[in-house]
Amino acid sequence: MIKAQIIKAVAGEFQVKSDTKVLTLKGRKKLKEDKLYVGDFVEVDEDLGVVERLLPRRNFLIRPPLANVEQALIVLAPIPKPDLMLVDKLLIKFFSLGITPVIVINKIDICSTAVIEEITAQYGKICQICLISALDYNTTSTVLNPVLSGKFSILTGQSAVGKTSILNCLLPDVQMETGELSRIGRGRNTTRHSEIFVLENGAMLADTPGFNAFELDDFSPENIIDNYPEFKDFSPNCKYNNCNHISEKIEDCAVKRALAEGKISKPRYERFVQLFNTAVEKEKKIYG
Ligand SMILES: Nc1nc2c(ncn2[C@@H]2O[C@H](COP(=O)(O)OP(=O)(O)O)[C@@H](O)[C@H]2O)c(=O)[nH]1
Ligand SMILES: [Mg+2]
Ligand SMILES: [Zn+2]
Repeated sequence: MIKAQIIKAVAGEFQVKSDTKVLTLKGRKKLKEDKLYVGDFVEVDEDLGVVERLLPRRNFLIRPPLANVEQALIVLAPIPKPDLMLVDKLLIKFFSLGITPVIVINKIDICSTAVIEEITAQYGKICQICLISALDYNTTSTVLNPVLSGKFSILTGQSAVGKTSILNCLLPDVQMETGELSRIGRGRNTTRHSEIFVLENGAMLADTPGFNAFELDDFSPENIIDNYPEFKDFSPNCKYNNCNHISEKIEDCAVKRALAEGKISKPRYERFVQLFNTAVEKEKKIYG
């Protein structure tokens, strides 16, 4: 019995990767295909050619189904216009799952410095920011290979920012379908199935379909607060333990003081207030 990770699942067959090789296997009958996710660690019986057992998951995403993700590249571009509310929601989701986020600004060939500066001002203290153009193999591989090395990462973000183009750029042998920007500038969804690609340096990378809407359905107001890492530098100094950093007076809230002193990004704080209030409303509907 050896341990391996599922990198592709199609029609009841699994491609799994062990430390030394890639195998194509069937699932044991008792293991229904839909219970195994791409990214799952499994025990396999090489002689029988079957996946025997699912090993515990570190985390999982449902849309698309992916397990044991370590890092998420949140891709942004000058076109389509960055949706920073979506970025904030994704950051909350990934922080809560223990997935390291990295912001990748793509299409730097057509990106103004103002856009780069704005994104850096809002997110530079929260996560690593990489600048690339998927049209330029040298820049993309030089910048991203060290970031991706040794980890399982996913490409995520709005439609048409260039996620699939980045994958294709890093893996010239693989050419997945990319989408032209539609006339309304929202892009098409062209990525439909999950597959983990293994880069030359052993890094594992999966594309995901872009979304133009993503909701934090199962987050309580407290969960939202907990996933703002920049608050944690200050919140121990708030007067009340359960401070929500919104309704308390500035004298009593260290996060609000940090905001006033420019130590916390104002636009990001304003979106936090919106997300917090949405979660409060949702809770009221559920609990009355
Ligand atoms: N100018 C420019 N266009 C790019 C770049 N990367 C991707 N694109 C274009 O952006 C469009 C959307 O790309 P795609 O990879 O399908 O985006 P996805 O929806 O995020 O997967 C396509 O027309 C690509 O050719 C880039 O670095 N620079
Ligand atoms: Mg795509
Ligand atoms: Zn506070």
